[in-house]
Amino acid sequence: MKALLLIDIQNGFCPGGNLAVPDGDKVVPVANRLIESGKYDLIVASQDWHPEGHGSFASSHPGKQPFDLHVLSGKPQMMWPDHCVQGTKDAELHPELRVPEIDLILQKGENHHVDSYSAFRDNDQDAITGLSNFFQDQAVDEIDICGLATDYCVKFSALDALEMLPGVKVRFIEDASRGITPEGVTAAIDEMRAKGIGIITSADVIDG
Ligand code: VGL
Ligand code: ZN
Repeated sequence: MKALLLIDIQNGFCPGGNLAVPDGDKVVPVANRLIESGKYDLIVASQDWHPEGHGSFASSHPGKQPFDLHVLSGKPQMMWPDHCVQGTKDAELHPELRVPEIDLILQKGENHHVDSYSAFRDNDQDAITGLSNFFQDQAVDEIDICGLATDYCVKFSALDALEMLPGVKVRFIEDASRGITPEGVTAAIDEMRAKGIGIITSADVIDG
């Protein structure tokens, strides 16, 4: 079974959103072509879904500014602007994304005390979301991952897919993803490639 995992293609990470990724909205038509390609047996989308006052928000830590490096529950934590608050427009999937064709929408980042970049588990690697069990139950042996943001949630999801699902082929779809900083994207791609994740484009899927 082949799965497509769409990470956090939400208003909050697109221009006009609270944690806008440059050109974040450009992934939407590419993701839609992948969804419609007929190449996937299973399509899953993750959604960053924070309670108000989440511990990753700079506004929850007096004196801290967005993009300061601080601490959350004793671990280093990037301070983010308030983003993807549950039930707000910022947290909705992008309105042009082909949501009806998505088989499962999985929400993450609900625990105040720990951030969750990966769609598979919290950053402290304690609590799992259940996605790895779901993929195992569905006998998934190939996972293509893309979305927002390459240097955070996409990278951590891809690395966890590799680690938590031994034997599963994991690929990152570059043109269906965007990152927060260019340096972060380059480092993330280098790290994914070094760990054995295939770096591909949507054309490799659609024409392949
Ligand atoms: C993300 C920072 C904070 C992401 C989510 O989706 O990459 N980044 N929350
Ligand atoms: Zn977040």
